[in-house]
Amino acid sequence: MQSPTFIQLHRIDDRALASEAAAGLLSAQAQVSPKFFYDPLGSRLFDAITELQAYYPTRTEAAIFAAHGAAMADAVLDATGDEPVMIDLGAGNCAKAARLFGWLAPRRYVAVDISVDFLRDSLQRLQREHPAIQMVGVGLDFSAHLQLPERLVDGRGLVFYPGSSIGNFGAGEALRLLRDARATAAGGALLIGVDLVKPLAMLEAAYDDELGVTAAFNLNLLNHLNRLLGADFRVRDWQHVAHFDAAHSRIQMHLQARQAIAVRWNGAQRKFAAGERIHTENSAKWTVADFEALLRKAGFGAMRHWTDDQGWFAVFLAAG
Ligand code: AVI
Repeated sequence: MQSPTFIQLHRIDDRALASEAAAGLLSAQAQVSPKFFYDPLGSRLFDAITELQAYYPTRTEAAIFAAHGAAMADAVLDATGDEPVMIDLGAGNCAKAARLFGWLAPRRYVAVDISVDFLRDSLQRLQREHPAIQMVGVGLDFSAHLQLPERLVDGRGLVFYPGSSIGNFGAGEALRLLRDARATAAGGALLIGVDLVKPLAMLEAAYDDELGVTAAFNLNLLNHLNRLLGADFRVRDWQHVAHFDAAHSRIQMHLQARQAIAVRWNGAQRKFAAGERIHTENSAKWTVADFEALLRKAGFGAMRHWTDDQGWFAVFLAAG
């Protein structure tokens, strides 16, 4: 039986991460990238979010794959040819991709995440279940630039990016990632999950749930910053805020100071007035037409999509 191989292309540099976080805290509108949510506790809190009744994206996307997986795979194979190389962005536990293996029969599965350490156990388990598929784990920060060694994508590939994480990028970064995904697929296809515009109350409940799990996920970022920067944030001084910004069609999450606060770290200080906010995340919501326009702008020529009965979420296949 073959074994998975692992390549760490991205050096995780805590000092660079600390300077990035500090620069964000010191900017006029304080902001911290959503990537800082995902320390070990933050990753577990995100998993809990995906099980909340109010958080519809995960189960809705899963239902779309369950209902249309076979049709999607036929359409993918039309674009890539048989036995494609499947490239899974932000693969984590690899579960979403593995559900498509039966239909797609990829010859190689390339799981990409920021650190190969997140991929080791899942790829070793998957390799035992699918001994014929060559498995490669790649540690890469594809949010900065997606480029894989050429030998990994020898032929037309399928880039797989479920979960609507594309919504957490700024508009320019999302376009750049789609362009990179098109180049990486090398004439193949992109299969991507996208959250759609829907009534305001439903959107806001998904990002401010009654159990407070999303609030804990947002506030936990302060604990992560305390460790990374040696800062003295007190979680109880801050409040989770989520609202839909209709002008940009996105949920915005913030942490709002409950009173005037001075936060200190490493010789630096940022004063916050009562009610002042740190911007922590955008989560864009598209119409089908708007996302198709973005795919076209990224260079894709052919596209189709599958959605659920309520039209809450869509999975797009883009090729060309
Ligand atoms: C990872 N990402 C797609 C989630 C989202 O819905 O934007 C992150 C999240 N933030 C709050 N709840 C979930």
